Amino acid sequence: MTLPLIPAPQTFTLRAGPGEPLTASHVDALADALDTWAPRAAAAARRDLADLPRTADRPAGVTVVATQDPSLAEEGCTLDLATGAWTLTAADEAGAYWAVQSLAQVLRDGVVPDLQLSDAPAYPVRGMMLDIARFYFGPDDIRRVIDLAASYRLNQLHLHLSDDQGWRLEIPSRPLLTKMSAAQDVAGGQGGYLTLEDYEQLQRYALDRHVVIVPEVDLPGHTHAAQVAYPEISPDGAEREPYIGTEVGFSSLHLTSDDAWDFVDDVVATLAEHTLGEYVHLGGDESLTLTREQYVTYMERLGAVAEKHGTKAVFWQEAAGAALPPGTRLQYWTSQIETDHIAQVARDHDVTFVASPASRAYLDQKYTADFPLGLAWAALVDVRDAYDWDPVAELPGVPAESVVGVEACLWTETPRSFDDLTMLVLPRLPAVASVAWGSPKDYPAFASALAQHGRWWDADGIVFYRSEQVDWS
Ligand code: TNX
Repeated sequence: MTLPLIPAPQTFTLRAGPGEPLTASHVDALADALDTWAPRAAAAARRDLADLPRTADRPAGVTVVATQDPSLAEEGCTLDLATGAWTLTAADEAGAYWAVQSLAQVLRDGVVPDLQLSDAPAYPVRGMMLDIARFYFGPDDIRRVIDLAASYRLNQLHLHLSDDQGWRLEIPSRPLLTKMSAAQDVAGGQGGYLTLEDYEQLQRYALDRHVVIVPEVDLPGHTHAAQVAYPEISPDGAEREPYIGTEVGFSSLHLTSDDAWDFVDDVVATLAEHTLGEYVHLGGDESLTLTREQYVTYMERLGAVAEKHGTKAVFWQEAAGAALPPGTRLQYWTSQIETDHIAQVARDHDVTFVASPASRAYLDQKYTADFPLGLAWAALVDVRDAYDWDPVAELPGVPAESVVGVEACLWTETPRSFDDLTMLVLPRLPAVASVAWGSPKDYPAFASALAQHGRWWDADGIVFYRSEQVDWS
């Protein structure tokens, strides 16, 4: 018997047998038992378990005990679903929340299996990145992405909010950003932007699901849209037309002018003030017009700006080697640029790494050469490529203790709708989520669980890619 749970738990025992029907009493008793110490998990039980097929009978004698056990690993839990008597323990509220997400899968078909499991994530940072700069996905779509991410026990949504093609977050001190540079997308279609109120509501929605939002404003490159709005921040001060297209690496802010740094200060101040999480992402990728020395000088000053505003920063891997504030996080994404120094940086600097190797974790890459959506500059990434890898081995010489997480990235040069988004994300997001959780490697079991999820996606009207590496029948 297989367990259709993704990510797979660290250990479990599933006793064969028909299982008993899920009843309203189970769900009510679970939610009640969580109320006092894990209110968000209780809310999730009422929200995510209440619509599952279940009998209305309320047999006497269903008991659910749910308690906190701080001796468990962070975000960890144990579950025992014996007939009529459930026991849940969790290290903390997050552990209880993830236990409820696991239950939403295990109980999805309305049957309670005779199951015991013990679980905890390998990495504290388990993320998904969504690029809303190239193609704009608004708050409703972002909430659906948060739901999907949380259902696979991911706890971070990184929003890529600015790029050459568009600026997607209201910055009150810089009104022209959204007035002049938000109207279009990468293909000249309609754009959009998040107001600060949208942003705050999205963060609360996410936090209710134990997901923290990490906003990204990309600097000093990928800034054409900002330069359209404020030409004085450009190296040449010249006016620019909005950019439609998918080239990268051609734009940069002025490296030293007061105008350009006042702009950066305004933007970072707004991000720091309105972000509930500890980190803001300030980009730093593909500044291809700069020398290494210019780039490093810039990133050091940018790190100091983040520090001045009381926020920690994430940067793309290129920033490794610059003198950055302690606690800075670096996001590894490619082996196609110089990486020899990274191992040394991990040893000598107070920085941590998140693994997003494009050949594994970039959900914008094609599955197969003839797949209609996606790019292919890094690799073809089929579901097994996204599943079968180890974050530490993938990072060049970075010691395991410096690797704090894994993030799957969806860049949006090619998707044009929410269906396109899910087509790229499913089934690879569950695969990368399994790596982030550190599930024991078992591809046949994973593929068989995916087939079950495929049936649920079909039932929910969610489109996905039927990879040939999975038997969906
Ligand atoms: C590289 S990954 C980029 C993005 C593109 C992506 C497309 C990274 C840090 N920069 O600007 O959208 O490739 O795969």
